[in-house]
Order: sequence, then structure tokens, then C-alpha cells
Amino acid sequence: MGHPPTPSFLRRLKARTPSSPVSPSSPGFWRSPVRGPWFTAVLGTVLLFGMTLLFVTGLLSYAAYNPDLAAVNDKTPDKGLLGFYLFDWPTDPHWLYRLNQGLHVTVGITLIPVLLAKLWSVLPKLFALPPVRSVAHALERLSLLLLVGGALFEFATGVLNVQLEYVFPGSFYPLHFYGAWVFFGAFVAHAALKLPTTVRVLRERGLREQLRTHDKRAPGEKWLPAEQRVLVEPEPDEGSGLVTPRPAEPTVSRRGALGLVGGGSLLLFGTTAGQNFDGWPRATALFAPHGGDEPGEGPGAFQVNKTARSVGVGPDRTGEAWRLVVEGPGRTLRLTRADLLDLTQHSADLPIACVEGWSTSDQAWSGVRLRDLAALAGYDGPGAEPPGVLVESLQLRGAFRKAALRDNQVRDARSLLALRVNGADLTPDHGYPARVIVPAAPGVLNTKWVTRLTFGEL
Ligand SMILES: Nc1nc2c(c(=O)[nH]1)N[C@H]1C(S)=C(S)[C@@H](COP(=O)(O)O)O[C@H]1N2
Ligand SMILES: [Mo]
Repeated sequence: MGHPPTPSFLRRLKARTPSSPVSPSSPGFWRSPVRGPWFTAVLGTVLLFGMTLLFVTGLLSYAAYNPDLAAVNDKTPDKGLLGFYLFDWPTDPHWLYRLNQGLHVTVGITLIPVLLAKLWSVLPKLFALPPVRSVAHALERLSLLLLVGGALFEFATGVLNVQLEYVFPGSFYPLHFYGAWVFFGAFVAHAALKLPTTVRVLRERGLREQLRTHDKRAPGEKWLPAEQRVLVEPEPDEGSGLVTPRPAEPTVSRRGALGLVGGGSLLLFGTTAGQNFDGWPRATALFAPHGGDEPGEGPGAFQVNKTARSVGVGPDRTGEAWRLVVEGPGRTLRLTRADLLDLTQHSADLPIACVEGWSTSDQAWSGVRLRDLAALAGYDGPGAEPPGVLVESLQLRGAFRKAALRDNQVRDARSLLALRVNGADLTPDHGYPARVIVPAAPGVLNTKWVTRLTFGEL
């Protein structure tokens, strides 16, 4: 019909039909051939176990603070039913909190690449249209919002707390605690919904087969042209919405992609785990808080949370003028450090394990048993069992100046008001003249620079 199209017409036509869909809601926008049900299922399975471990160790870590014991410990007074599981945190084994919190923080940090890869693998679904197809679909998307938002929130608050030493002092606990429940609710629903598909996909396609990379090299030839190489096996979509209808040329094989994620995780693990030990391993914890701090040498050369100077504790208040007030029903004592050293001294090998995820090996503490001090305060009659205690520091500003210990913690023979560590007087940074040390307890309950113990009803 008449004239052939002019070159300028063709140019304009081409401009109007872009060669690639621009909207992220069109399936062809997402072109990585790595995406697919199998890749997502593998990452999802790792997270199923990993996130469950994080949730359980998180709840345990929360219980370890004795939040149900006294208002000074409780940063979440409105927890209501969410505190249903709280129990008396035990004092055995003495490394319990060290293990629990080491796992919580180390596994959490290690899972960051897996979480990011999992979110990347399902990214196209975030933009899928129509946004809502039915009531059920709307509910599912809402639960995904809580799931993804909750996961990112928990990782962000956790990492910030670990790295920046309490950017939100006090309020970290409610944020991370309530966030965990929101996340885990959505996580359980999501896992239940996706488990059948995940199991089937993983069963049907063997790991080894999926990780095989085909370069389809013809005999005698070096490489086939790029478009004939298959680095990633095509994978049936099965309505998952994950497989791209317009695969781009692969830049990485599926094995390579998983290797990248695993390698990232290994790198984070290798630069985090060392903070759970003294000596040279600690130097490998590059991303650990206080990473640059040198614990120095000598008996007090193990990790310090807050130095005496940083919280304004000076020799004017820890020297000769210092007294320990021990209070019980109808009895109040004021003791000097010399008085305390005259009492029977006991020792215990115990670690410091911080909520931030770092811990020390066992240190040799010595001092007066808390239960002996309870006896002095009046719990010394026949059959008198020591009660809990409120511990107060002479520190005037900053967090962690007070903490409450439960009766089981006071009664343990290894729970000390420590005066010495590793054969020498406590250093100022470790709480001179006296600090509390309790087996299996989180570091925050091991109050430094103690000036008052109040035994009895909390
Ligand atoms: N008075 C007081 N005691 C305190 C703290 C504090 O800031 N002030 N920090 C607590 C925390 S969070 C930890 S982990 C341990 C650390 O003890 P360390 O500094 O001797 O290693 O001390 C605990 N006792
Ligand atoms: Mo801590």
C-alpha cells in the first residue's frame, strides 16, 4: 500500500515501543535467570531454622533479665500476655547466657546476607499487579508486609544496638521485643503457607543437579557463543511468579549465587564470632563493638563495657570514703572495703556475657558471697532462706545503675560481691571497689561500683 516506511518513521516507531518493559510490575522487567522456586526454597529453608533460633534465643535472653522481678529490670511493663513464658532464669550451667547470647548475635549477623538474598529472590512479587486480587490475597500481602518489615526492623535494631552501644538506650528492649513478636507471628503464618511448596521443590530437584553448571561446550570447541551457554538451568515456573519470562544472559551461575551468599555469611561469621573469646580470637572480631579497644595486660585485661571515666566514676567516690550499705528487714550495715575483706572470701570462675553478644572466658573472681551478706542483713535465723536483692551502683548517670537479682541467684554459692579478679584488686573499669558477679546471668545484672544492697521484697 503505497510508500515504504521512511527511516524517520521507523525511528519514531522504535522510540514508542521500548525494547524492555520499564514498569517493575511487568514480569519481564525482572530478568535474572537465577530467580526461581528452587533458589528461594533453599534460602527460605536456611531462614526457617535460623530465624526460629533467633526468636527462641531472643526470648530466652529477655527472660534472663528477670523482667518480671522488679520495676528496675522491666523495660517492657506493658508486655502483658507476651510475658507468659517467663521463668526463673537458672544459674546453671554458668555459661548459659554466654552461649545463648553468643548464638543470638553471631547467628543474627551471619544471616544478614541470606535474608537480603531471600528478599532479592522474591522482589518481583512485591510489585506484582493487581496489588490485591481478593480478601485472602489482601491478608496475605498484609502478612508479608509484617514479615518483611518485621525482619528488616529486627535486624536493623539488633545491629544498631550491637554496633553503636544503645543508640536507643532503654527503648531498644521494647522495640526489639515487640518487633520480634510481630515478626514471628507473620513468620509462622508464612512458613506454614510455603512449607508444602518448599519441601516439594527441594525434594523434586536434587541439590547437586541444581548446582551443576552447564556450559554446553561442544567437543573441540572452546566456548559456544554466549546465548547458547546455559549457566543456570531453566526451571519450571509452576505459577510461582518467580521465574523470569525474559531471562537475561546469566552473569553468575546458581551455584555462584549461592556461593556469594554463603561467602558473605562466612565472612561476617569469621569477623564476629571471635568476640565470644579472650586473647587473639577477639582481634578477629572486626565488626564487634569495642572492636578497637585493647583490653591491655594484667589481671583486669578482659573486655570492659563502660569505663569508669565514661560514666563519671572517679577515685573521689571509690576511695576511702566508699561504704557498702547492706540493708535487710530492720537492720542496716555500713561496711568499708576492709570490713568486706575481713569476711570469709570465696572464689568463682565466671564469664561476663553482654547482651551485645560479646563475652569473656571465665575469670577468677573472689569476694563475699551474696548469701553471706543476706545473712548479715538478717536472713540468718534457722531455716531463713536468702531472698532477692536490689543492687545499686554509686554511678550517677547512664544506664544500668541498678538491677534486681532473684532469690535463686542470691542463694547460689558462686554469686559474689567481688572485690578481686584474677588475683588482684578489681580495676576501676571492672567495678572497683566492689561489683556483683552471678553465674549464667547477663552482663547487665553484674552491677559495677556497687554501693548498696537491699535484701527482701522487691
Ligand atoms: N554500674 C554499672 N554496672 C554495669 C554496667 C554499667 O554501665 N554501669 N554495665 C553492665 C553491662 S551491660 C555489662 S555487659 C557488664 C560488663 O562488665 P565489664 O565492663 O567489667 O566487662 O557490666 C555491667 N555492669
Ligand atoms: Mo552488657
